[in-house]
Amino acid sequence: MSERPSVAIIMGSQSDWETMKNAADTLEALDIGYEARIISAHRTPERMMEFARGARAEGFQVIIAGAGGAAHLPGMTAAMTPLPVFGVPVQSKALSGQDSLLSIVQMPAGIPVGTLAIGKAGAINAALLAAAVLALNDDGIAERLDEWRARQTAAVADYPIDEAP
Ligand code: RP5
Repeated sequence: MSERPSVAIIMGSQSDWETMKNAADTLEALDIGYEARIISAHRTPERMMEFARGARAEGFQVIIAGAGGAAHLPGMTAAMTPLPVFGVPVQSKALSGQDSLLSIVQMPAGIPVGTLAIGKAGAINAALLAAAVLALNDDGIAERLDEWRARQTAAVADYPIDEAP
C-alpha cells in the first residue's frame, strides 16, 4: 500500500504476532493501511518512548497495542501520545490472559486505553474499532466497514446443521 499507514499495530514480542495478525488481517480485509512493529515496554523501553512520542507526527491516527502478562505497553504508549490506543490482552500461558486483561483495562482516570477481549476476538475487534474511528472522516472506509458487516450478517445461517465429527 503506497499511502502512509494510518494504523500502527504494536506488540510486546514476536510471540504476540500469532494473535495480533488477526488485527492485521482484518485491516487488510478493509483495505486500511497499517504497520506492525515489535515494541516491548519492558525489554525495549527507549524504542517504546520514541515510537509513542513520534506516532502522531509519523502519520498514524490509531494505535493497536497487544501485550501479555504484565502488559504495560498499551498504557505506557497511551501516556505518551494523544492518539487513541486500543489494547489487546494476549492470552498468556500462566494465567490464560487474565493477567494481561487486568493489566490493560485497569487504567487510572486520565489516560484511557480502549480494552478489548482476550486473544483473537480482541485483535479482530480492535481492528474493527480502529476502522470505525477512521470511518468518521473517510467515506471509503465507512462504506467498506458497512459492507464487511453486511457480509458477516449474510453468513449467519437461519438453522443449525450437524457438523462432521
Ligand atoms: C510480554 O510478555 C509480551 O507481550 C508477551 O505477550 C509476553 C511473553 O513474551 P515472550 O517471552 O514470548 O517474548 O511482554
